Amino acid sequence: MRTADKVIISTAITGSVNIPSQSDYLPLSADQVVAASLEAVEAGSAIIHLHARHPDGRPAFEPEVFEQIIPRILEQTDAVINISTGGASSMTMDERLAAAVRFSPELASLNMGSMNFVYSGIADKITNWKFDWEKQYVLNTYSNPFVNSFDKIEYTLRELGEKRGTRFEYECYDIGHLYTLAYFVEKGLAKPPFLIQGVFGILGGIGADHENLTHMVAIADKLFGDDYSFSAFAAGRNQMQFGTHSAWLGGHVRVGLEDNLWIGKGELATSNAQQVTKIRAMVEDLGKEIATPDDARRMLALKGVDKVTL
Ligand code: KMH
Ligand code: ZN
Repeated sequence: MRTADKVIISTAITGSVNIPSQSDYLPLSADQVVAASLEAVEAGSAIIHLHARHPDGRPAFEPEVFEQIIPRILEQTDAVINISTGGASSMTMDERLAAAVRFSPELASLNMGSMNFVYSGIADKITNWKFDWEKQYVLNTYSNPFVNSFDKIEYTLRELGEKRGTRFEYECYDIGHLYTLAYFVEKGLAKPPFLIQGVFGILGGIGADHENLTHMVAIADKLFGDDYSFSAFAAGRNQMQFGTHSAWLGGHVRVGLEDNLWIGKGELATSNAQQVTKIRAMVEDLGKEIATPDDARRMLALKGVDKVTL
């Protein structure tokens, strides 16, 4: 692992997994996503991982929705924008790539394998549904896998990486996904330095056990040596511990309401910034410095915000 001289905090503002009925604090409208992103940057986040939603919370892929978000964040901050290409399981691949194709961002997520990605259990916990679409949406994940076949990964690397100079947050939900990345490195399509985002605790992926994080880093060291930076998070209540574990090993961290709605046991987070503030304190307690957006650009060899198409 390329040991971080400073720790990059990424914040995943809203995602497409959690639903409005779970928390009143989940940003939905463009205004809410912009405000949450600005607060997260102010609190110390260098990278903003972005999905968009329609005002009723349904995941949105339309570039017009992102147009109400990205320019406004970049007018007011120097944050690195990382556009999701995972989108939502309801989207086609072209829909998933549409916003990143439109903006040519410095960073985009890239999901490194097809998998079950199940969160139908959310339905068991909701008694008051806010919107009609939500229940069937989460139940569908019990029967529909999250498809990231090799042709889709290759297409993303070519469309965004080769053609637009976008670099990737390689989302690895299992050890096997590291070997998939190694395949694309061998093919010359994935270029170092890599940002490997270890994702733990998704039902269908590797569990939120700390031995898994240690093992993921050991295998990534074997496959990629110093050619990669590591970051990690766990979905749900283990989010902070996995970030801290990653930082302690020399990696980076990701927080945000996309992956975890909580700030403590039984206590909903009232904002993304609250989670940034919490992880920042934990990282600083480890004696580490927090990276600015320009530090992140340097460490991840990003092309620069001037090359984003606004
Ligand atoms: N919410 C994460 C577990 C993506 O945006 O590409 C999945 C994710 C995928 O972040
Ligand atoms: Zn995401």
